[in-house]
Amino acid sequence: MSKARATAVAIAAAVALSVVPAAFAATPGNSWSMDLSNGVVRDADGTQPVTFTGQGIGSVPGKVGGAVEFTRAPSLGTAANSRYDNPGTQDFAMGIVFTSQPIPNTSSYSGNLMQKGLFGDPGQVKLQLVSPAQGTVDCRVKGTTGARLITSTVNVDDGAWHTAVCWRDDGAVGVTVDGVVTSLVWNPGAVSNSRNLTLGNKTAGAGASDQHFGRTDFASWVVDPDARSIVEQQVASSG
Ligand SMILES: [Ca+2]
Repeated sequence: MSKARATAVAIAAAVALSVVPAAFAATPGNSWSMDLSNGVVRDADGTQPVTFTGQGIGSVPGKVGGAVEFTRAPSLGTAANSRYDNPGTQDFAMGIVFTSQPIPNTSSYSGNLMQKGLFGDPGQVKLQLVSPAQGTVDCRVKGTTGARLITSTVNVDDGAWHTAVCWRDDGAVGVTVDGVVTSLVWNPGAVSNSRNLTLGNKTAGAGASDQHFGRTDFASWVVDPDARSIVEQQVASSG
């Protein structure tokens, strides 16, 4: 091979190498399609499977592929905390595709769809079903400056598939349910904790008042400047 030819090949190889990583850049964060096998759901990243525990776990048809159904309390899924899961002051989004059985019409009920952190932790992001507004979703965001509940106006208490995304984006926090946005201009400060991610309930010892009775077809948790748009698109298409 001539020196010129070898140089051309080397340049072509270098260009190809520089292009490949961008073309195969992974979506930030992690997601779960909820196809249950032996009590475990695999994650898109391959590092954070969700293990389901409890007496009320079932594998059922989803909107896309399989879904996990919760029929008794306490039943939940747990993904081990990873170092990528804590937003701090970064933007984030938590999304889920779900159905609910009739939502108990009591003010003490808040069915935990998905969360990172518990109420008393220094930081928390939690999507839950709430009854006072006749079956909507709210998101609790807690950080170093305090905590807020953002409550959607969309009724999800009809047994059909719905989507919910809790997010922090551009100086606001919000919840997007079936594409309808409810938001609040507020800075939560840093949002972090050492908890695992959970689906369906908050802990293995929690009761029916915190149980999501219904199906989860898809879930996602992203920490990224584009997290909100990424997860809003995921739940709209990935169900
Ligand atoms: Ca699915």
